[in-house]
Amino acid sequence: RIRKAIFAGSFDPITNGHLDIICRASKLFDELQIGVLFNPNKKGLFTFEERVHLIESCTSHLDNVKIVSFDGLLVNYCEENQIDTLVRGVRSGADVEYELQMAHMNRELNPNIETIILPTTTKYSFISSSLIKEVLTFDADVKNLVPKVVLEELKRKTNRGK
Ligand code: COD
Repeated sequence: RIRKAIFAGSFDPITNGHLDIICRASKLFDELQIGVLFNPNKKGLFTFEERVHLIESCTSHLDNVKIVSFDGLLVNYCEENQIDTLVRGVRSGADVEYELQMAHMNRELNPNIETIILPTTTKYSFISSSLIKEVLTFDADVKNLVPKVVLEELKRKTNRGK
């Protein structure tokens, strides 16, 4: 049986922290899908097409990774597509709280789907898409925090940054 997992998120935009989890998780499964989904609690900068395109550009070297975008519940998509594992990343205790809540809710919705949580690589533990967007409004240099294509698109879209 092929082992399929999905790493879902808003990816607005993808950061070096997300990419690290993608590279590591891609080694654990036969197929890893990246799900670009809507989080109603977050305001978006990039469109879904742009987010997908940016992820494609920086994961093209990983041949078992596939990028998808859909509406609706994550667990329903998993059921329809024979995916039995949700991959998530955590940076801190605060993330653990949030991730556990989601994991419990997802298990309540579909007990056959397991959540696996990977701790971030230490040097990426402070990176978040939201903070990158915030510091960029003050023209900060974020080149160490995001892939090169993302940096270019962030600068173009916001007319900010170094
Ligand atoms: N290092 C390691 N991991 C990181 C880092 C980093 N620097 N930065 C982020 N991550 C991890 C996050 O902890 C998360 O696990 C993942 O990367 C994605 O992060 P985000 O912030 O892009 O994505 P979220 O948390 O906004 O994603 C939430 C979903 C879109 C997955 C959620 O809202 C969802 O499932 N929506 C679909 C509807 C649904 O099923 N809702 C019920 C959920 S219980």
